[in-house]
Amino acid sequence: MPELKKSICPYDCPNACGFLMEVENGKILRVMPDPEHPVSRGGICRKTARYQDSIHSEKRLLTPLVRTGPKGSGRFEPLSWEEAVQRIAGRWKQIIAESGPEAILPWTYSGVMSDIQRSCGDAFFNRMGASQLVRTICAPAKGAGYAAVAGETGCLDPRELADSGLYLIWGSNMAANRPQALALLSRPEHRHKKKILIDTYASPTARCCDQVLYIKAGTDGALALAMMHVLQAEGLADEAFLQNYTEGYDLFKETLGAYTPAWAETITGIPAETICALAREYGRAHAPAILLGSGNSRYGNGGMTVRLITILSLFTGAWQYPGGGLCGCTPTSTAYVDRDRILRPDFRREPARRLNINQTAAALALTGTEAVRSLYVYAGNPANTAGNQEGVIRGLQREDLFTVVHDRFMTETALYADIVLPAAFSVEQYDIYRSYGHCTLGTAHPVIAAPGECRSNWDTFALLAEAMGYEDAYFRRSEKEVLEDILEHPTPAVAALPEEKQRILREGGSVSMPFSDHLQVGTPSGKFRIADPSLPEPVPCYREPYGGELPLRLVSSPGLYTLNSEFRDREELLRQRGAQKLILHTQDAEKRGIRNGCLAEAYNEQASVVFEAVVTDAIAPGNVVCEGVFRRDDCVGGKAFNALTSERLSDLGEGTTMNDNRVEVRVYGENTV
Ligand SMILES: Nc1nc2c(c(=O)[nH]1)N[C@H]1C(S)=C(S)[C@@H](COP(=O)(O)OP(=O)(O)OC[C@H]3O[C@@H](n4cnc5c(=O)[nH]c(N)nc54)[C@H](O)[C@@H]3O)O[C@H]1N2
Ligand SMILES: Nc1nc2c(c(=O)[nH]1)N[C@H]1C(S)=C(S)[C@@H](COP(=O)(O)OP(=O)(O)OC[C@H]3O[C@@H](n4cnc5c(=O)[nH]c(N)nc54)[C@H](O)[C@@H]3O)O[C@H]1N2
Ligand SMILES: [Mo]
Repeated sequence: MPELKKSICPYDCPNACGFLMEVENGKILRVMPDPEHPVSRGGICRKTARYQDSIHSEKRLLTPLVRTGPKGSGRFEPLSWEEAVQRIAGRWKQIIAESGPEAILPWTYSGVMSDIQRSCGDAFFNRMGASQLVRTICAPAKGAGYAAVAGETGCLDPRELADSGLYLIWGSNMAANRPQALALLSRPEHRHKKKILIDTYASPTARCCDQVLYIKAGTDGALALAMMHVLQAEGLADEAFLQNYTEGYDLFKETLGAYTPAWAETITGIPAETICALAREYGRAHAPAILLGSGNSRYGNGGMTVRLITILSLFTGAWQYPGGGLCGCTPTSTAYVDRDRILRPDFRREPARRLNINQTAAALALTGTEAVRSLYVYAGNPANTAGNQEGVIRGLQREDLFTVVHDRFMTETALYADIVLPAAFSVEQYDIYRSYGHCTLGTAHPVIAAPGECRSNWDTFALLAEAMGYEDAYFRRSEKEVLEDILEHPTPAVAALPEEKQRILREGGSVSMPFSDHLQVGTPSGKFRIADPSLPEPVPCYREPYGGELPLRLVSSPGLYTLNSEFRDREELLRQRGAQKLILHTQDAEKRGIRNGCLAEAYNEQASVVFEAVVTDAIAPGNVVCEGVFRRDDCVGGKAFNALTSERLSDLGEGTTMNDNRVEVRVYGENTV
């Protein structure tokens, strides 16, 4: 008889879903939604519905490997862990002696979103004194833009959307990353509430919406300003709320006169009448909710855009009512886990050199005393996910760069490694997970043993610490002991949970935590900051994205069948998703002689990348969109989307500007697929 065991989804998604797994003889036979999980009881996504196929995939790495051919050739042979760890530690000791520990750069992002396995490397590299990777590849401009206004105030948990009166889905492909919340909005009892999507194109989420507004990429700040212009002019702003709960409103109000809908039309491409109608509908709705994605923050003006949208969410006083306000930023600032017990900032003796993840290519191109001499990649795939891809690959090709990759699969980054270490899957390790989109917390115990010689991040760093001679007790604990230690030292929020929830956390499972009080404003003054004198631009205004000379705005959207560069081990998902495609407007296609289904080449000053063209009217003219992240060797011409993206940073948060790149497009080769 199969046993039923619980686990938690480790992937970079706002949901941290709970799984119930059927297990027999060390094999996972079936993955179902955990009926007790507060978010996923209603279902899990198409990728994890057959998570067992990834876990038991024949493509998994099972032993450490050492490179035997040129970098990138994929020629490796097995070696023992002992030998691998000795070689790594030996090389590192030599580099540290010659160039200091900052010549070593760890690179990690979102392979596993937990607190133990994701964060343990920080302690190790703090102890070493290595360079510090500034991990701002996802949506830091969104976080910084929101915090500029709201500080640490918790925004809406998606479950609170049941009480909203109108849904403004703003640059969020919820069908990909919030399927349960989208299902909630589509329930019969919420069908009468209007759902409006503001996006660069008709994403898969558009099917669930009553209206779609196509906006020129990177111009959302102008739309938000014009909406506030109308709300103010027509008496739909909640003056009493703004006076009581915000600071700087009067300064900002004076500037609004200039931001007319006609002005915004020229910038956003959305007709002035449509903007007026949208503002009125939003202003008259009871408890409207803005569901904000991260797409529109990945621009040179991304922080400002999010500041403006956050202010718009306050403008009608919506935050006072259940379901009203903003969803999609941090739903709580309450600490569920004492993370410093894992991160160990105290291990670092001096402030480290900081190298930005979005400028990986530039970091790997440093020379002389500044050169990065060793790169240790774990739970990340820079060859695929970082900007200026060709630059990153050039860095990875350096013969003098000693590269170690710890992963579950032979990723494109691993192809350039000197040593590859096989990683465990989430179901093979202990961990604790805080969702970043909901107020939930969960713990997971191993469901099965790791196959072959796969090891968790924790166990790998423990081995490396021993070989490096780090004698701290921290590195000698097992990951089970670390989890126990966290639960034995609960934060006040966890200590306040009823015994039943504490039991679930001890045994493995997820619990819901209280929603935030949204009017408990988490700024020093206790008021939302509409204007903030400490910022370079105290009064929010419209700023252009970086843009460039070329005519088309290139945007990336999360794909339904993959998650960043993950799930490419699954043939059925790859088949459903097909080739790397570029969605473009009929008008733009006709001008260039591009037909639906033909190969088109997008190019800019950095590179030229081949896509299969999807010609449609369901996109703003001037925008071109690609869904998902593709492996270079799956692309015609061997180049993928990120060859076209730059290393520039956003205005706030030192974040990615992945969507802020211009291209021109032409027919490729013979014009056939
Ligand atoms: N299935 C699936 N799920 C995922 C992921 C995945 O790759 N696949 N990725 C995971 C990760 S790491 C993250 S960060 C999240 C991704 O989540 P986010 O990046 O927050 O993605 P979305 O919220 O879907 O927002 C992307 C949408 O923003 C739109 N957009 C881009 N620029 C603009 C703009 O200027 N204005 C407007 N209005 N819209 C714009 C895009 O067209 C797209 O529809 O999802 C996570 N979940
Ligand atoms: N063109 C384009 N580029 C993008 C995006 C996009 O939408 N389009 N999205 C951006 C965003 S939002 C993000 S967050 C980043 C993500 O950037 P990355 O974190 O680099 O991307 P992933 O594809 O999630 O790669 C994670 C890797 O970790 C491995 N892994 C998983 N679990 C473990 C583990 O427990 N231990 C170890 N050692 N390895 C593990 C996986 O096998 C996988 O290879 O990419 C960014 N880049
Ligand atoms: Mo992300």
